[in-house]
Amino acid sequence: MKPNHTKIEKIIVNKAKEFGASLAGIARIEDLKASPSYEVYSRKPFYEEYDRSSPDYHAFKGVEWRPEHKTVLVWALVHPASEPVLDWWSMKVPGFTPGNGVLRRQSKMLRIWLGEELRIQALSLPYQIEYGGAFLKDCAHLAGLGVIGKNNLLVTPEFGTRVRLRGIFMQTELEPTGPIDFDPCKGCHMPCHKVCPRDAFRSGSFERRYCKEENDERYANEEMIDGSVMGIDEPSLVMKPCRYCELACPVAQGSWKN
Ligand code: B12
Repeated sequence: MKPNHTKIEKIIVNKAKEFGASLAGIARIEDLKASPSYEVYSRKPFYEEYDRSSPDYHAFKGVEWRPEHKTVLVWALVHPASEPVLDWWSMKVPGFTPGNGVLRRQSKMLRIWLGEELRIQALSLPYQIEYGGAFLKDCAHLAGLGVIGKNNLLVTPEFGTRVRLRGIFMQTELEPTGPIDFDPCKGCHMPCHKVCPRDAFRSGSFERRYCKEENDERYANEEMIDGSVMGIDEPSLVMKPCRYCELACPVAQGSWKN
């Protein structure tokens, strides 16, 4: 790694932390294109209307990122079990969850700072892949924030799996800050698999359709919640997503305000 590179990567990562990121790192888009999700997703996107074989197919042309975007800054915001509201979904909340609201604000600050201070053109990424977003777990793995665990989620040494992610594409070549040598699932009795209310790991690995059944039911059972809880002015319907496999992960339990 060239010394001037080390410096700029460190400056960017430190700025993300200064803006409130719990963890941050940099990955190369070229490496992301070689990651497992990229290959799987073009064949089988999450939303049916983007599936080429679906009668509803109308728009999805595979994962499309602009060629001038060379690297991604990815960061994590810790979501301790003691702050469940961070994860609750409401159509009235900017970014849909209070946690995403924080991540969006951080993203805007970082994008502006990258342009103004470092003259790096950057793009704040949308959450969904179909709208140009990136595979954030894969990005985070490549950037060295953690590794993909048996629960199909990013597991970090500092906060276990209890983090949410966000990313910014940058129009500049930088050195990746990862991956790291970390193998938290080795020898683990995998409480994440056993705790799933839908047995989504019955085959030994994550099966999205069962996980989706659980979260669809939670959508069907939305509750009307006071605006003050969600950081908005009016009451709204709120969906509380499932976190069983996430919260069961023993990594870093007790080392943070869980
Ligand atoms: C669509 C989506 C969902 C859908 C579908 C989930 C799915 N995994 O298919 C539903 C609604 C069901 C869902 C559920 C959940 N989600 Co979700 N979801 C997303 C979203 C928007 C896209 C994910 C996606 O479709 N990826 C593409 C598919 C093909 O990948 P995949 O199935 O996840 O599996 C790939 C990786 O695991 C990868 N992989 C596996 N091993 C390895 C090893 C290496 C080295 C690498 C590089 C990659 C890799 O390869 C797999 C494909 O073969 C992301 C945000 C984003 N933009 O990334 C959040 C995201 C992944 N979800 C998140 C969370 C927290 C959850 C839930 C806990 C619910 C909740 N409380 O929010 C559950 C957990 C489910 C689980 N165990 O995976 C977080 C994950 C944070 C973390 N610590 O990892 C994300 C990043 C959102 C965020 N705000 O931070 N989710």
